[in-house]
Amino acid sequence: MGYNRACQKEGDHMGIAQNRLRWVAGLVMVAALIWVLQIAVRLTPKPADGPAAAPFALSETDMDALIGDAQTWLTERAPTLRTSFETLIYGVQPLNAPARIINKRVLDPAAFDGLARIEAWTLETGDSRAPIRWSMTLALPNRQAPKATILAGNFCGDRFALKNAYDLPDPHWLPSRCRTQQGRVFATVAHGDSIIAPPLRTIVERGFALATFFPAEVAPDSAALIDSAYRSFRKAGLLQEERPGIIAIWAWAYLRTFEALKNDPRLGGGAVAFWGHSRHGKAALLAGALDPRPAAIIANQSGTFGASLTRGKQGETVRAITHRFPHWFTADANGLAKSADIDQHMLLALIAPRPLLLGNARLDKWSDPAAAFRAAEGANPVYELFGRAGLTQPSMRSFDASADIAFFLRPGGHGVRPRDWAYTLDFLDAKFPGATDNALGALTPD
Ligand code: GTR
Repeated sequence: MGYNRACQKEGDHMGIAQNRLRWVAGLVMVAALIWVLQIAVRLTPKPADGPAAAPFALSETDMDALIGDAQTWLTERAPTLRTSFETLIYGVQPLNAPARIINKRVLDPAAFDGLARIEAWTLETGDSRAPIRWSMTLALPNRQAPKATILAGNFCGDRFALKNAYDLPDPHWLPSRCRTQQGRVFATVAHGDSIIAPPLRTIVERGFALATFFPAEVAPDSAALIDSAYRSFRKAGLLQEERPGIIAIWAWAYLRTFEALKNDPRLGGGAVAFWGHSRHGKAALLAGALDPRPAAIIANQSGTFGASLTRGKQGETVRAITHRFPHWFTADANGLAKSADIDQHMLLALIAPRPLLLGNARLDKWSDPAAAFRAAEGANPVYELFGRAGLTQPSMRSFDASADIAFFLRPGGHGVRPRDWAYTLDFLDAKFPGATDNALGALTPD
C-alpha cells in the first residue's frame, strides 16, 4: 500500500473515530440536559392543586359578617367549632380527670454516654377502684433543662419504642404487626426506621426531652375491642358520651399524659409540643384544637380527618376511612362530614396562634399533602387575627422552620424516616431555641 493510500486510510479511521466521539459527546450532552431538566422540574415549586379551603374560617355562613378580632374568635367562634368537630366527627372526649403518677422507675440514669436519664412512669386516672392505667417513658437531657419536651405517641408500646433495651412490660394489647420480630422488621422496612422507635439519641443530643406513650394502651386500636374499651371507661366513671371515636380518646390521653408531665421541675417549665404520626397525628391535632396548653403541634402525614381538607381530597376518602376504621370516629362521621359547614382547615385554625408543623411525603398520595397545604392556607386568616402570618412558604417544597405554620414534603412514602425527625427538630429549634448566652448572662450576678 502506497504512502498516500495509507494516509487516506488512517484519515478515514480518524474521521470515523471523530464522528463516534461527536456522537458520544452529543449523547452525553443530551443525557446531561435531560438530567438537568429533571432536576429543574423537581425543584420547580408545584402549586398545591385543588379547591381552596371552604367555608371561610372566620364566619359561620357566607352571609355572616367576618370575625375581625382574636377575642371574638376565642370566645364565640372557636367554642362553636370545637363542639362541631366533637359532635360530628370525633366524638365527645371522656371527662377531664387529672392523671395520677403511681410509679416512677429509673431505667438508666446515664444513657447515651451520660447524655440522658431514662425513666418509666405509670399513670392512671378515673375511679381508683377501676382506673384507666397506662405507661409513659421519659428521656431527659442530663446536662441542662430541655429546650422543649416532645410528647409523642408510639405504635408498638414503650418497650419497642426504646428498642427493647430495657425490661419494660408489654401493654395488654398490641397490634399483630408489633407482636413478632418479623412483624416489627417488616413495619420498619415498609414505614421507616423511626416508625416504632423514635431517634432518641438525636433528640436528646439536640437538647430536647422526649416523653412517649402508646395511645392504644389507653384504648385499643381495634373495632372488635371497642366495646370493652367503653366498658373500662364507664367503670372508671369517665365516659361523657356513649361511643366517642378512639381518635378522641387518644387526644384525651395525650392531654392527660401532658398534665402528669408538665409540672415536673426538671422540664424547667419549658414548652411541651405534641408529636403524632398518621392516626396519632390526627389525635395530636385534635388535642391541640381542643386545649390551648400544648405549646406546639407536629402532625406527620395525618391525612384524612387530620390536616388534609375533606372537600376535594384525593387518596383516602371519608367513606374509605370510616369503613376501614369504624371505631376511630363518631358513627355518623361519614354522612355528617359531607353536609357539615366545617372542614379540616378549621381544626388547624383552632391551634392558632401556636406553632404548627405539617409533615408530608411525596409518594403518600393516600394522605394528600396538597390538601394539607391548602388547609394550612385556609387557617391563615385566624393566625392573622393574632397578628401572626401563619403559613408563608410559597410552595409545598419551600419549608421555612421559622414560620408559624411550617410544611415539609420529603421524598418517599408514608412512614417515619430520619428526615421527618430532622425537619421536626429544626422546626422546634426555631421555636424553642433554649437559653441563649445573653439570657444566661443576664442571670449571672455581676
Ligand atoms: C392508614 C389510614 C390513614 C392513616 C394511617 C396510619 O391506613 O387510612 O388515615 O391514619 O393508616 O395511621 O398509619
